[in-house]
Amino acid sequence: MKRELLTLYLVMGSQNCHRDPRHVLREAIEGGITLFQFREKGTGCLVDSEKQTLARDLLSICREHQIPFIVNDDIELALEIGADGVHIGQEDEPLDLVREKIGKKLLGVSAHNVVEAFAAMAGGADYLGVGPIYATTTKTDIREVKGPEVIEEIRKAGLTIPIVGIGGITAERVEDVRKAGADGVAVISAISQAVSPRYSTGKILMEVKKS
Ligand code: 3NM
Repeated sequence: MKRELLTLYLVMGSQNCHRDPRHVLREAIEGGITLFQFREKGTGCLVDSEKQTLARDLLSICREHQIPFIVNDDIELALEIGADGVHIGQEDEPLDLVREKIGKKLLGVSAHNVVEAFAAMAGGADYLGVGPIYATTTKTDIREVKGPEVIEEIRKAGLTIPIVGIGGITAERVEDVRKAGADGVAVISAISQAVSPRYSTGKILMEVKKS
């Protein structure tokens, strides 16, 4: 995959938004996100047909603007709606099985340390989400906060596949995450909960581009 796709990766589900997620996504696209992940998960999230309907709506918004659409965890949903890829965690299915199911679609994997990062690469991950870089309240079952240093360690160990940092990232923190060796940043609340998702996206994007 092109590293540039990870420049500014919005991860989001309805549970992360005060407003209609369709509206938030449109604004974020106007602000300049480069990739989108549908992550309908956690307290208050939609299930079954409501989840599916929202996924299809968000996918069509992404399609209108040529923003690739990744689905978190739900491989069946990704295949059913024709998403561009899936993102999975350490607790999900074995990577080779996932790869078999999704073929050439993008495969993102969450990694939290050097060992997990190399295992994900060996298993065929196209990119890694590394976190939590900073403290976050968006996800409750997170690992220990490690700071941007964890990305630096992974790079120093020789891993070259694309990496995006995730967890508590704001415009002010982008530079440190990039300096550590990330190709881009993944954010939820800094965009989904912003008063103006469009403005917030633009501000974060500017920081990634100049770093
Ligand atoms: N994954 P926010 S942290 C979805 O560490 C997710 O793998 C994480 O939300 C990980 O940008 C996280 O609002 C939440 O902090 C990111």
